[in-house]
Formats: sequence, C-alpha cells, structure tokens
Amino acid sequence: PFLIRVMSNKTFLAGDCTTRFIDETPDLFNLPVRRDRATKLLTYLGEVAVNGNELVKGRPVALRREPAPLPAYSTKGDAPAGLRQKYQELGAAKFGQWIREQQPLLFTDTTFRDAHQSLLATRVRTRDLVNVAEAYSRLCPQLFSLEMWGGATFDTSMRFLKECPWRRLTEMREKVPNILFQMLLRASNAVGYTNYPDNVVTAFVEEAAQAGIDVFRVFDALNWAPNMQVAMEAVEKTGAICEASICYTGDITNPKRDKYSLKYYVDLAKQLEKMGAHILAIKDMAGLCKPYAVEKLVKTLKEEVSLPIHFHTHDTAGTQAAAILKGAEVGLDIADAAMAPWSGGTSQPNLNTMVEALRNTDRDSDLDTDALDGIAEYWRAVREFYTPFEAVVLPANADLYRHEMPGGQYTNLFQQARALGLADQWADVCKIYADVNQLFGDIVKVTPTSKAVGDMALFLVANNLTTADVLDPKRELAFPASVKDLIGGRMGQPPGGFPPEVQKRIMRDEPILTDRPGAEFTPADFAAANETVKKLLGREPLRREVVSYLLYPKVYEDFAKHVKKYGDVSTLPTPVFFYAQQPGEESAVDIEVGKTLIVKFLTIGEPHVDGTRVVFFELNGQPREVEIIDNS
Ligand code: 3PY
Ligand code: ZN
Repeated sequence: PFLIRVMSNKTFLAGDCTTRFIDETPDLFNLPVRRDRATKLLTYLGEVAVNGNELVKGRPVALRREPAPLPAYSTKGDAPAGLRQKYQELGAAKFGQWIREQQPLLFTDTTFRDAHQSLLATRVRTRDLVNVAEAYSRLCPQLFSLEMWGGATFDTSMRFLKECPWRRLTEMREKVPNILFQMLLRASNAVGYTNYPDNVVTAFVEEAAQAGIDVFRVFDALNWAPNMQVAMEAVEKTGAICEASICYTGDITNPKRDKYSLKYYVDLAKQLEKMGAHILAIKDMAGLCKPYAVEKLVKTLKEEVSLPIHFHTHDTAGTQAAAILKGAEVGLDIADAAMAPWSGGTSQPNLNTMVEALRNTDRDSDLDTDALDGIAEYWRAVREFYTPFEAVVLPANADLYRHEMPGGQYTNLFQQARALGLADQWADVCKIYADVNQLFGDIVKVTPTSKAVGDMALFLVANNLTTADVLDPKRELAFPASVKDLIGGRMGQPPGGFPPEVQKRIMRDEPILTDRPGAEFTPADFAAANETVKKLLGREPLRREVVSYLLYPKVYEDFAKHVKKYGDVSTLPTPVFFYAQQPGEESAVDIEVGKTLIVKFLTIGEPHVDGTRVVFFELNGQPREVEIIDNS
C-alpha cells in the first residue's frame, strides 16, 4: 500500500519530485497513524459509554447536546488590525506609553480564563474556547486583550480535561492574529502552587511567549517585589509586555486598616516601575477595592507612576461595575470584564453592559453592541455544557470585607466545606478564615497564599479549634502542608515577616526560609527531565513538554498516559467528552486540519463472562468495534 500511495501521489505523478519528496510528503505515512488515532478515540468513546466519565459522575447532568450558536461574521480578507499590531509596531515599552494616550476605556475579556476559573473551577474545554476565537478576531478588534491562559488553566487542563495547555494556546493564536493574548503568571510560583527553581520559571516564560502570549500579568502572592524579579526579567527579555501587579487587600478608605495603605501601594508601584514593568495592574482578586477606593488609588497612581493602569476585580460584592466607572472617571486605562453569561458574582463585572454604561461618554470603548451580544449568546449556550460544575454561589454579604477571600476561592472553599459536611458552618469558616489571616500577620491572600489560609480555616473548623488553640503549647497539631509551606517562608516573605510565635508553633524545629526561595533551590535538571519525558512519550519531547513535566510531574505523567491510551480527546465535542454519544448519534471529529472522522455510535453489546463488552461504531461509514472492560 505504501508504494501505491507513492505512485498515486499528485506530486509524484507530476514528476515534481526532489530527493526530499518523502520528507516533505508526510501524508504517505498518515494512514496507519490516522487509523491508530481513530482506534484510540473510539476506545475513549467506548470507555465513557460503558463506564462513564469520572469527572461528571454523581453531578447534575448537562442536557444540551447541540453545538453553541456562533454569531455571523465574514472571513473575507485579513482580520481587522487590532492592538496586537500596534504593539508589534511599537514594542512593549512604547506601546505602554501609547496606551496612556488613548481616550477610550480599553477592555480585557476574561471569559476564557478567570471567569470560568471563578465560577466553574476552570472546567471549560479548549474546543469551546477555540470555536469562538475567530468571531472575536473579526468582530471585536477594539478589545485590549483576551485573558485566556495561565492561573489554574494550566494544571486543570491536564489534570481534569486531559488536554494539552500549550495546544490550547497555539490553536487560539492561529485564530486570533490581532487581539493581544494575556496570561496570569504567579511570578515564582509560575502556574503552580509553590515556588519553583528560577530556571523553570524562566523556561516557562520563554515557551509561553513563543507559543503566543503577548501580555504577562505577573503577581506575587505576598506582594514581595524581590520574588517577582526573575519572572519579570524573563518576560522583558522575550520582548513581551510585562504587566506587573499590586495585589489589593485591606481597605485604603479605612484609616484603621493601615498596614495596606495608599502609601504602601504607591511605594510598591514605584518599585515595579523601576523593575521594568510596562503596565501596572491593580489586581483586586477578592473584589475589595470599593468604588471610592479605586477612585483614590487610580488617581494617585496616575500621578505617581508613568505606567498605564489596568484594573482587575471580582464582582463578589455586586458593587464592582461602579468601581470600574469610578476608575474610568480618573483616568483608568484598561479594565477587566467578562461576557454577560459568565459575569457577576465571583467572576468579573459584565462586559456587555459595562460597554453600554460608557456609551456616549468620553470613555466610550468603541466596542460594538451587537458583536458583543452575538458572542455573549454563544457563551450562554456553552455554559449549558458545564451544568455538572455549577456551584452554589453564596452572595457575599458585608463580611467579604472581613474575610477578604479571593473570588476563585470563595466558591471553591464552600464546595470543600460542603464535602467535609461543614456547609452549615460556612459562616464559621469565613470567620475563622479572617482570624487565620490575622494570626498569620494580615497577609495578601491570593493563590497560593489564599489556599494556605483556606486549608488552615477548614482544618480548624473541622477539628473544632480556634486560632488561640494554635498558640497553645500544650497542643500537638499536624498542620496542613500548604500552611507549613507558607509559614516556613517557601512562598516568600510578607511585609514585616510572619509573627515569630506563630512561626515557632507551626514549624517547630523545621527550617525556615527568609531568603528568596528561588535563590535556595537547586536548578532543575532539564536533561534528566528530558529523558524521563522521552520515555513517557516514546519520542523526543518538545521543551515545553519538559516544562509541563517539571511544573507538574505526576499530573503530566498521568496526562501523557491518557494521551497514549486515548489520543487527543480535546477534539471531541464537550457533551461527547463528558457523556459519550447517544445510540445513533453521529459526531464529526477533526483530528487535524482538514482531517475529519465521522463517528457514529451504534450500541453496547451484552457483557461477556470475562467482564468485557463490545461497543459498536461506524467510522466513516465502516463498521468498527472496541472491547471495553465493564467496571460500571
Ligand atoms: C490565580 O492565581 O489563578 C488567580 O486567579 C489569582 O487571583
Ligand atoms: Zn481574578
């Protein structure tokens, strides 16, 4: 068959063959590869049809099966020029200054990342993101950026969705040449929950920039600028836009909360400016920056630093559209918002209605009403695929300003509390969370420090303890690992350090870091990691695959095994990925550009004595079957 394929190849027949003909015509080898890929996907579909998908087991069922409707747009010619072209023309530093001169309030759409991270534990799949990407490129070129990567998307995509995060980025990039892509980078924690060696952070940034990230929002979970240096320098070296963050906590309108004062934020902003930031982010991860605080903060920062200001908030309190408007009045340059159906609550304020709130004012964004609403309609339908992950979101009352829980954590911690049978003690969990914050010296709470505070709060409530018990020398308590990581200095240093008596009680004789953790760690051995990943994949790995492994060894290993067994399941429609097909249902699966498999599920056979069942399909019209062990 190989020779027949050679002899029937158009290039070969045209006599247009160089000695590199075989190399340049990989299609010759594709039939067995494609057949193998098809078998793997059928095995996945058979597996889910027989045994179900663990991810959705026991959860409410999504009823929607039909694709989400896309708005109409023309694909003629190139996509209209956007801010990405401006950035490419000016370079990062000049582009930063250019932003400051713009009249419209610019918007970042967070729907692709923070919105679903905050509302649905980051479960949205690549396919649902990529499907709408071109519509954005054609219809919304006025957007500042799409926040579409980083944060929790990196590990959840591999851990739960069995997708390659890098592929998400490169596939999106192909569809959107004109809008900036933005990611959230946890500085020395990269996209993880603990500090990594410097060479891992640097390699990660290089790969992310190469794969398509334009804007890196860099933050440190304790606002410790020295711990941001490696990440910021790496970003600046790639030529990408370095958006350094001040994480907002406390309340600058309350003279009694003076640890995180206006002066504290201005000093931090100046440090970040000196370190080479191109944009300054106010990262209000818990939605604590009240409208009048934003007014004061933005106004002062605009006077004190010469960087454009980008405001990120969560609408947990329900007041944060007003916060954006107050910022816009005093020269805020860019604001984050999410598409209507994924906005509000612990997510960002509503992009569609924010744009209208500014319509016909001097900060009018110029974004198109119908274009945004058409895209919002797509997102409304997509949300229906994710019913199993819908959380009970408790509206925040005023105690938000006491516990200061980040939006993403608020929903998550409630689920954890519920799983431990503590749902009815939720108010206690919130109260103890605030007490733990004070015990730890009143710190910035954002991933990963917020996780440590949350773990400690649950630990105390579950064991009927108070923060006073932690300090009681008569008690022997086994604290959560994240708490030891934080209090032992492995996440860095908070302003003023941790209270020594707390450190002593929690760490006992264990070592405490006071230096930058990255300076203490042994650099990662890339050559050794390369060998390990090579064995896992059965081929020479890409550097970014080695980086994934170094960030998340176990998660990456499980993911690689999944791919080996089932292929790339990101190509499946979301209802099929979660629930398999219904009898008689036909699905078109694009396994590569221009190569589509038509898969029709027929039926599941009776169980055999050995516990297996045969699952019957039609693949491109031909009968195919796979044998699955019935564990259901
Ligand atoms: C993250 O680190 O993922 C966050 O969204 C923090 O706010
Ligand atoms: Zn956020």
